[in-house]
Amino acid sequence: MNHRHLLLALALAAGSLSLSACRKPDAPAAGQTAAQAAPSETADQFVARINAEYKAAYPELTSAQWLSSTYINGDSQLVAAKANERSLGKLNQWIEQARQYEGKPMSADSARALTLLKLMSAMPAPRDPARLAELTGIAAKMEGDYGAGTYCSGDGDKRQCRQLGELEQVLARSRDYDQQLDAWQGWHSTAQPLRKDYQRFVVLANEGAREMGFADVGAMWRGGYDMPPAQVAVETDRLWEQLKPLYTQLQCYARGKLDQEYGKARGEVAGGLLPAHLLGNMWQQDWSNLWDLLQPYPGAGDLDITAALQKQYQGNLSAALAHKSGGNRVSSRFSAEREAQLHSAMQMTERAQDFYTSLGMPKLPDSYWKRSQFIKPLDRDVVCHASAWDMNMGGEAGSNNGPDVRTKMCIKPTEEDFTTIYHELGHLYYDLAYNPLPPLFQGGANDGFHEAIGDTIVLAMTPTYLQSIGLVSAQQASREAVINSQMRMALSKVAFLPFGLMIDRWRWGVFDGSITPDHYNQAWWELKAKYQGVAPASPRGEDFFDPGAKYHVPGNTPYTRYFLAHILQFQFYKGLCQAAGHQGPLYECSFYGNKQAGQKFWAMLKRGASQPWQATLKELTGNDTLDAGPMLEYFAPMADWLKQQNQGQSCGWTTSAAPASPASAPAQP
Ligand code: X8Z
Ligand code: ZN
Repeated sequence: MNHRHLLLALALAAGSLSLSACRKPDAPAAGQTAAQAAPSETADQFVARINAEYKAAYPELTSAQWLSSTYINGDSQLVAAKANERSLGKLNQWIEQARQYEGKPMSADSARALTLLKLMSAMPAPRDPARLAELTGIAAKMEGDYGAGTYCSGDGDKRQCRQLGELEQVLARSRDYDQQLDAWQGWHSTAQPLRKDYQRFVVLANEGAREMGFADVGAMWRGGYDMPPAQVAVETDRLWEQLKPLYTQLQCYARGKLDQEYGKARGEVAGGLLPAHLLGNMWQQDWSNLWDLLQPYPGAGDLDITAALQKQYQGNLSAALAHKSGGNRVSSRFSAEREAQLHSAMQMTERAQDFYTSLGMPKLPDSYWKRSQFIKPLDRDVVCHASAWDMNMGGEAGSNNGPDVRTKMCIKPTEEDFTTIYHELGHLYYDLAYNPLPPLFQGGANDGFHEAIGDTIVLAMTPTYLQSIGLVSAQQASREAVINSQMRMALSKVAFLPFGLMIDRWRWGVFDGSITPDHYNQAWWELKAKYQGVAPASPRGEDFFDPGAKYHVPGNTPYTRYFLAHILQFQFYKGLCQAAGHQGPLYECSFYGNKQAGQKFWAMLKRGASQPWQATLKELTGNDTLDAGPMLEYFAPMADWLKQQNQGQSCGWTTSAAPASPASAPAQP
């Protein structure tokens, strides 16, 4: 989870759903105010009270959740489940009480706050206490099981047990087909036991959604975008249609390179699909690790950031070793390694902070550096999936109890982790900027905004910036260098798009019942084929549960936010580049150190969820609609180059599973 709010995985943003339309009237619980009774406080007073209660209850919940994510065991799971149970029960009460104010006079802010209240939890909870307890128990268990996932293989001396981080490294670095397949299959086998829990989770959360007046959980998630929920599918389809030709070209280019490396028989799957275990990433959502295979012009502009970070780590290790003398050589080597890992991780984080402060934003509070988890502890299981936490909504103004923000990562000296730190700090700076707002407005303009902040900074990490911080050598000013740099971004930003879409296409189907448990895996791979042009190397029947091998499924984090973020970040980037007075092609812009851009960014962050996102977007970009234009503008050189490279190829792919779908039609280069 990225941005924790009341453990309620906030899908904070106003929707236009009204509770009244399709909810079944319930008998008010004993001791509760009946919906018909005259309210004893005005709507505005009611909202003020919930805001206060929400903020007061918040730290207990985030602490429980932090413990259970950084110290996985049965006790922490129980404490987190119970804390979540209490807070979801409270939320249900507030939502119930809020019904009294429907149609009553209130300020526009209060009306918006009450709309946000209904969308606050990504996990709507059933009212029945036993079922609520069951749901929070399952949620805590799934997250814990995912974090503790371990694949053991081999016998005797060869037996080894590996967790996600190590298995990911095999996909990233090894080019041995069988080793990669083993790592990919091994990780996916750890998700098999989650299937039963997930199935039950869907039933219980749907029950909660229906009691709140939504058709199902997916419909509730789609309600968070200040537009009619049905429009969310239409809008995301529209954007994808605009970007699909670019993705299809990239998929085609990657296929050619995989064929060269592994031979056509292994480099692709029938129909022109890419084998899932060969893309350098467990979920095929980011192809940056294939840089060695896909780099357009080796030698033209060195962009090997991982190598530079590893060198930095080696330097830290030598320094740490130099300080250790005497004693046991093995144990002092071990402790020097841990020291160097932590040092490197904090150095990388300081570097990311420096970008934000260069824009005029404040330094992170001291407590951030003390309380965050930077590297993977060795003595226990933790959820390594990177996340950013606002523990106390800014704390008490004017007291010693200031903002408590943290990140939780298992940082390694790689480019991927380096950019993920920038991503996570984006969440924290958003939190810090909107902390003065009433708690119900402390969220992203929509959840895609929250995900896009740090990524906007990542776009500004141009070769010139990377050179200025000593991570790459002097850059050539050549067309080849431009194409290399574009490819580096495309492998993470363009490759991601169809993945960003397919996860929730799957979950929307699961929640609305069109994908039934006996087709969970089949539907998953149909969507992966349709959108990503990716397939497993061998059939994956219903004894597997491959969706459970992706954090956000057991973690129940909605995923459309990342698709939207991948569009929005280019819109934000362009807006900030304009504020910085950038001239020249968009992809050359870095607003590092530019205070005008910083002010404009901060002004947007400060708005939080206090107004519809369209208004916030307009303030920053002059446009109030989602627009793929800036992303296409950014990648214009890459689009031309890919077309040339792919000339003579028949690009696109066919899927036997979904022959009639538009994505299955071969696209022309
Ligand atoms: O989950 C994340 C962040 C935390 S919000 C590390 N991301 C998505 C993912 O890893 O699947 C960032 C990009 C997409
Ligand atoms: Zn995030």
